[in-house]
Amino acid sequence: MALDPESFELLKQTVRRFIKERLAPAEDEVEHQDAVPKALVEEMKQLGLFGLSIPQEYGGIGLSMAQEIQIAFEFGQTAAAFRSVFGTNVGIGSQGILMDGTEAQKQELLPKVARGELIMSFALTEPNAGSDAAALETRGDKDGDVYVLNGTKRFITNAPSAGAFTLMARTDGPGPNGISAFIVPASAPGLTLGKPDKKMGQRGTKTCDVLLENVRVPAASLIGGVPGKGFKTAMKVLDRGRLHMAAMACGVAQRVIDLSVAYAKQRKQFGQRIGDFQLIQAMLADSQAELYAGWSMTQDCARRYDEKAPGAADPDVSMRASCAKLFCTEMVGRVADRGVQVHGGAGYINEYKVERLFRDVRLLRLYEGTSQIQQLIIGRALMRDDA
Ligand code: COS
Repeated sequence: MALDPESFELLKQTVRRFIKERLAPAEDEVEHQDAVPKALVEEMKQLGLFGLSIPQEYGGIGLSMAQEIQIAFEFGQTAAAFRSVFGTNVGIGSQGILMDGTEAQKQELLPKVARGELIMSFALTEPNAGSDAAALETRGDKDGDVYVLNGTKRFITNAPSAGAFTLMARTDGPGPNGISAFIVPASAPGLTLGKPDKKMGQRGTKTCDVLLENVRVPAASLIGGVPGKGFKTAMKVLDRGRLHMAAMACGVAQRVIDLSVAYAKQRKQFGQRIGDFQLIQAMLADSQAELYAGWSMTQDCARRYDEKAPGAADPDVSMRASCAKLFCTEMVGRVADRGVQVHGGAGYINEYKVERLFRDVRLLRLYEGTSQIQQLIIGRALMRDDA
C-alpha cells in the first residue's frame, strides 16, 4: 500500500504549508489553553489527516510506512498536541482493526475513523501493567454472547475525545495468550473516564483513566472474532507506532536544530555571534550528526516494514523498529538538552520554544514502550537461537 509519488509530494507540501500557516501561529494558544482549537481539528479532518494510514478502500489516504514517517517528521516540527489529535486514529487506535479485524469490523469502523468522525484510542496500560503489558488485570468474562469488562486503564491518550477504544482485556487465563482485544464504544454503560492527567509537557494532549464497571459488549466486538489474540495484535500495533514515534522524534530534533542555529546567528556575546564560537558549533554539529543517523535508520526500517507481508509479524523488523525508537527518542532528548544550552538562560524561559520542546520530548522515551523495553526487545532478538 502506498500513495502514488506525485499525490504524496502534493500532500507533503500541503501539510508543510498547513503547519507553517495554521498550526505554528496557534502554538502559544495551545500551550496556554492546554487544548487544540476546534476549528483546527476540523481543518485536519478536511485534509484527511485522520485517515493517513488507512487504505483507500476504507476511505483513507493509504500511505505506506515510508510515506507516513515523512508526515510524522513534519508534525514533529510543531506543537506535539496537533499530531496527537489524529495520532491515535492513524496509529495505535485503528491499526489493530486493520491488521487483525474482520472484514465487517473494518468496513463498519475504518471509514468513520478515516474521516475523523470516530476517534479511536488504544487502551492497554493499567495501574499494575505498564512495561509488563502481559500482566494486565482487566477482565473480560464471557456471559453467553456478551463479554463483561471490568478494570482500569491508565494514561489513555485521547480518551476524553474517544468514540471507541481498542481495549485489551483478559478473557482466557494468565499470560499473553489469555488476552483479547475488543472494540469498546465510549458510550457503553459502565464506562467512565477519570480526571484529565496533569503532565510535564505536551500541553494540549489529553490523557486520563478509563474505568470499566460491568461493561457489556457483544462477542462480535472481539477484534478478529477470536479470543486470545489481543496481546499479539497490541505488539504488532506498537511496532508500527514505535517507528512513527522515531520519525516524530527526528522532526522535533530538526526543529530544535533550526531554532538553535537561528539563535546562534542572532545572539551576540564577546562582540560576535555566538554561532561563530566553536564550542557552540560543536553542540550544533553533534545534534545534526545524530539526527542524520536517526533519520537514516528510521527510513531504512520503514522501507523494511513496507517490504514485509501487511499485518504480519516479522521479528527482524520489530527489532529494528525498537532500535529506531530507542535511538531517536534518546537522541532527541540530547538534542533538546543542547538546544537549551545553546539558548543559555533564554532556553529556560517558557516564551522560547526550546523550553517547551525540552519538556515535550521527555515523554517520547516513555510511551509506546520505555527505552529499557526497547533494549530488552533488541537484546532478546539478538539472543534468539534461530536468529
Ligand atoms: N509482533 C507479534 N507478536 C509478538 C511481538 C510482536 N512485535 N512481540 C511478541 N509477540 C508474541 C510472541 O511471539 C509471543 O508469542 P507466542 O506465545 O506464540 O510465542 C507472545 O507475543 C508473547 O511475547 P513475549 O513472550 O515476548 O511477551 P512478554 O510478556 O515477555 O513481553 C514485552 C514482551 C516486554 C516486549 C512487551 O510486554 C512490551 O512491549 N511491553 C511494553 C508495552 C508498551 O509498549 N506499553 C506502552 C503503552 S501502550 S501506548
